[in-house]
Amino acid sequence: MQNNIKKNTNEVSQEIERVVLVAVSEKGNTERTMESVDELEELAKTAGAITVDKIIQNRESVHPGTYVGKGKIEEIKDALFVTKAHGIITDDELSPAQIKNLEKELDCKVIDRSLLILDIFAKHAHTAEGFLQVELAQLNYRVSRLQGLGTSMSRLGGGIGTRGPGEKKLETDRRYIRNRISTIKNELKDVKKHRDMLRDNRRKQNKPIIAIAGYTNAGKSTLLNALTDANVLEENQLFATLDPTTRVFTLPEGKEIFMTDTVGFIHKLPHHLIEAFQSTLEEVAYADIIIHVVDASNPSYAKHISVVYETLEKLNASSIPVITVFNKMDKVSDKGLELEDSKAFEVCSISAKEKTGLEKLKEIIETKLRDGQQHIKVLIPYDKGHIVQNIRTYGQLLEERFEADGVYVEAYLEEALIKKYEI
Ligand SMILES: Nc1nc2c(ncn2[C@@H]2O[C@H](COP(=O)(O)OP(=O)(O)OP(=O)(O)O)[C@@H](O)[C@H]2O)c(=O)[nH]1
Ligand SMILES: [Mg+2]
Repeated sequence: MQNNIKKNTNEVSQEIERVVLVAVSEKGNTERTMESVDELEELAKTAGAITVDKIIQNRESVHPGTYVGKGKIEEIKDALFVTKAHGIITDDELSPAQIKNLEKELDCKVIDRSLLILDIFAKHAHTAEGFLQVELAQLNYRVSRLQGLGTSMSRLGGGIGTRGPGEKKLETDRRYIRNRISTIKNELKDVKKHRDMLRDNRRKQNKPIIAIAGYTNAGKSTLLNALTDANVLEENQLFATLDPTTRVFTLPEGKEIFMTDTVGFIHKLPHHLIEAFQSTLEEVAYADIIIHVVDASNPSYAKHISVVYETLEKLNASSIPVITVFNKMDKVSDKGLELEDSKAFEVCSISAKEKTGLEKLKEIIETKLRDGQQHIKVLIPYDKGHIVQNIRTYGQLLEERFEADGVYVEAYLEEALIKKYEI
C-alpha cells in the first residue's frame, strides 16, 4: 500500500503503490477469470494500490515454475516498464518457487492473492482477537514460504505484504516465527474459551440466534444496522468487518432474537485465514437460522452464492436453514431479474440502505421460528403461573390477559410442551 512515507514538518507525502494484475485462465474459462481479476482489482484498491494494467494468459494449467509462460513474462516486463508499476499481484496463491522465479525474472515485488487478502485483514483488524488471528495467518503463510523469500521480504521495504497487526514489522526469522505461532495459538485458546462462554450465556437466554453471512461487501453490516442500532462500520470496501457483532433484535410480534454480523466470504479465501479465523468464522455454525445477504447488483452474484455455500460447508454450517436476502435492489435496473436460490428455504428482496423490504424479511424470520409450534389460546389458572413463565421463555407469547379465573394466553408453543403442560 502506501510506502516511502516521508515526514516533513507538517506534511506526509505518500506514494500510492502501482500494480499490474496477472492471471492464468485455465482451460479457456476466460469469463470467470476476468470476473476474478475485477475482484482482485477491488481487493488491491481496498489495500490502497492502483491497478495500472491487467494481463491474462490462457493456458491448460498454471506454469509450475513461473505461474505464467515465458512469452507472457516478457509481456509483463514491458507492462511494468511502460506503466512504471512497483510490482505484480497474481490472481492465485503462488508457491515459494514461483514467487522466487518471478521476482528474479521481473525484478519487482511479487504479491499473490492470498498475501493481498492477508494484508487487508491486517489493515482492518481492530480487536485483540482480530490481531492475533491475522498475525497467525500471516506467520503461517510466511513460514511455508521462508525458503528463498528472504530477499523478497527484506527488499519490499513497505507496502502490501509487509503490514503486520498493530503496524508491527513482521519478522522473517524462522525460529522467532515458530515460537510466536505457538504463543499465539495458546492465546487464541483463551479467546476461544471466552467466545464459547459468551455463546453459552446467549443460549441460556433462550433467544434464537440468527447469523448474517454472505460474500464480502454484500451489505451484511448495513442490514444489521438497519434492523438494530448496532452502529457497525459499513464501508464500500472488502472485509470491512472482521469481528462478529451481536445485537438483540425484537421481532414485530415481540419475540427477542440475537443477530450476529460476521466476517465476509470470498472466492479463494486463503486457507491460512480460514484456519486462523476458525473461532470467528464458526459463529455462523451455531446459528438457528442464517440470513444470507447477496449483492444482487453485482453481475457475479450467482458465483458469489455458490462460494458462500461452499464456505458454509467448510464451516460445518450447511444444515442450518438459510433465508437468502437479495440486497441493493435500489441499484438493480433490471426489475425482471430472476433472483433464485434453490438451497434457501425462502428468498426476499431488500435494500438495506433504503430500508425497504425489511418487513417481509422479519415476517419470514417469525414464520420460520414458529416451525413445529402450534397456535394456542388458553386460560391458565393462577396456581399454574410457572407455565405462563415457561411459555414466555420457550414459545412466543402473543397476548396475556389477567382474568377472574386465571391468565388468558395466546401464544405459539412447541407441541411437546403443550402435551407436557396439558394445555
Ligand atoms: N445502493 C446500496 N448500497 C448498499 C446497500 N446495502 C449496503 N450498501 C453499501 O454496500 C457497501 C458495503 O456494505 P457493508 O454493509 O459494509 O457490507 P458487508 O457485507 O458488511 O461487507 P464486509 O464487512 O466488508 O464483508 C457500503 O458502501 C454500503 O453502503 C443497499 O441496499 N443499496
Ligand atoms: Mg461488514
